[in-house]
Amino acid sequence: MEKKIVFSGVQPSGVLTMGNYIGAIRNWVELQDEYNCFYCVVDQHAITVPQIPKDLRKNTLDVLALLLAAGIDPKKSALFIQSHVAAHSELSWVLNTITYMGQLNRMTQFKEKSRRSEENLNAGLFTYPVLMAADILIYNADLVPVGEDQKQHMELARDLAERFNNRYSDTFTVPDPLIKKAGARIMSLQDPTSKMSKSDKDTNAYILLLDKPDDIRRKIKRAVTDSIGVIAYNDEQAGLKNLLNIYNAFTNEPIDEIVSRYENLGYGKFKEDLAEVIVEGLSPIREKYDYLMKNKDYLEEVYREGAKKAEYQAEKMLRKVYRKVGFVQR
Ligand code: AQP
Repeated sequence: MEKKIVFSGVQPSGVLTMGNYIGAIRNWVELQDEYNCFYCVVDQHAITVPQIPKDLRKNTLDVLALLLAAGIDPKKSALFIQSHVAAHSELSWVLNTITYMGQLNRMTQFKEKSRRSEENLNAGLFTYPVLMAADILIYNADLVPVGEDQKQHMELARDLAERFNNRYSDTFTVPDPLIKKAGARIMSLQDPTSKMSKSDKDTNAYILLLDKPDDIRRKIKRAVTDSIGVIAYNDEQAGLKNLLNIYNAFTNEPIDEIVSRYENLGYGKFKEDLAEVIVEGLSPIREKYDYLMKNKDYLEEVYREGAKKAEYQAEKMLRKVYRKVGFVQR
């Protein structure tokens, strides 16, 4: 039986955070044996907010190396850079023509990001979810492992697949999001009501996969909690709840067991131990990343080969779409 297809992407808009890792990337790693996986560094998405070109180039390679370091195996999965496979943006144009403005107006990520960069309210930021739908549909992906923040964008991808299929004829697989409950939404360490985000202006709000152990310790020590002073897992103590989720994500120890172990030990001791859990959890990734960054030729080989594999599938699909919408064949 043919393996089902998985697609997912990550923006090189900075170094990956612990949120990206827990909510998405470590799930990508687990899926590689069972599925035919396409994993992509989505540089075209990243330019919807201002980027410094030389930083974007560096971040793209950094993210690629981090994905390899976290366990993505290029022998099993196609690992590539979005702008290397032109069919994504070509399909995106076609999908734009069946997307309703009203749907895009309702996207919370657009609302949030446009608030943050009012001076750069560009059309790309608005149509971002259409490009994301194209990324997914061009591979006929069955499953898309994402964090909870991407649920609304996934709904649009499903809608567009169905709308296209109804208007022309059965073409796209309607993809399902794969959102793991544990760690689906890691929150900012400074404001536990908003998600941990690599583009947050406050560097204390996130932990990056490449943060040094002492930075991790400092950031956890400063993480916002509350004045209740008792370790418990509830929405009222949102900061603490987030820290408990992170502890659980790295150790797999059930939350209630963590709570009962630290109940009488206080926030200080819990934070100290949590920092060590994170340092230990991230150190193999950091070491492998350092090694890979000394082997740039290997990185280049990986993204070239990945693009070839991806392009073969994507081109086939694009030709089918072009035929269905009535474009004359080349
Ligand atoms: N805080 C989070 N908790 C759980 N999952 C998360 N993801 C992102 N933040 C969290 C998941 O990571 C994958 C890649 O995300 P992305 O980098 O493509 O875009 P994003 O969701 O916009 O991530 P950031 O860090 O917030 O980036 P910026 O700051 O550039 O916008 C996705 O599957 C996402 O769900």
